[in-house]
Amino acid sequence: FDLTAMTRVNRCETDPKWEFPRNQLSIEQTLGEGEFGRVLRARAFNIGGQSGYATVAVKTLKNDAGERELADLLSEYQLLKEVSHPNIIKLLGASTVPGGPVYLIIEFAEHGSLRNYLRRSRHLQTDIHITTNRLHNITPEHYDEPKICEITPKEILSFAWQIANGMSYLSDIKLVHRDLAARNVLIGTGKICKISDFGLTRDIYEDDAYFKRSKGRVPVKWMAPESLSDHIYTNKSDVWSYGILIWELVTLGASPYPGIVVQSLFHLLKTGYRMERPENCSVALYKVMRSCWSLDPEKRPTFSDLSIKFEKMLEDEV
Ligand code: ACK
Repeated sequence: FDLTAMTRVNRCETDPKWEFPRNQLSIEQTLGEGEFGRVLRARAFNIGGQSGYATVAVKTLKNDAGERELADLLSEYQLLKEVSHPNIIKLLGASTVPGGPVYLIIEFAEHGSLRNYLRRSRHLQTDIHITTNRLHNITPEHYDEPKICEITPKEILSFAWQIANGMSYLSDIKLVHRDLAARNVLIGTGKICKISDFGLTRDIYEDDAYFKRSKGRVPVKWMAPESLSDHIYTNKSDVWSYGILIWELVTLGASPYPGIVVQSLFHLLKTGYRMERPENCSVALYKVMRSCWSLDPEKRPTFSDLSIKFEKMLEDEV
């Protein structure tokens, strides 16, 4: 009998403070799938101090996930227990009973990922499909009408500011995210940005903090040169990724370095190549992006600098 990774949970992972009874959770549909992970939409009864039913998101693993993915999910669980910030996705509970699948129960972000939100705002043909999928089975009382709205420059700045605030908090508590990208930011009610996907996050005081995994997919186009060459991950390498995220914001979810193969990226960056200023991007905003892409990590701004910068830019925006 071959136990899948999903069932190989050590008893010590079960934390009574967070454990949520499975019979109070009813899975409704799949929101998205990765190679080894899956995000489900569910209804939870009396979760996180709320009475009655609430719509939640459940992170779990697919059957073919291995030890590595299980370790990432459990490490995400441990980290989410420790964090509390309006711009970081909130953990509501978990189900880690040995013998069953691991479920992380997190708050449901009604607008989905920032990347898809940005792309939907371009009125792409595929919007109809995405929107219908997300809304299937959701009753009006707990879901806003599907709005494919245009994004204003002010909203872009507000998203950048909110993400800088969440990242500044992570820096304060000595955490390095390592996978900051628009696909890993969720948009909740009131268009509040919620940084998510903490599977790769590490405490910078941990020994292996500076070394990337030997296997698995690496987000090369979001990675700082020092992460690519020496596997160094710090808050400053998160700032580099944040610069790419701003580029994603301004281009409404385009894929970075179009036409450039990942194999040639490191050499290009080392020799000074950077993405050019996108159309509709102000010189001031491009300057911020470029400062995040300084070869020398020390020359990059901190998230606290970035938060102040965007707060000022928001004030100037009419
Ligand atoms: O843009 P989306 O519909 O929003 O596609 C992705 C998909 O799952 C895979 O990550 C959605 N998703 C992930 N976490 C949540 C969450 N907490 N609330 C709502 N949707 C989520 C995401």
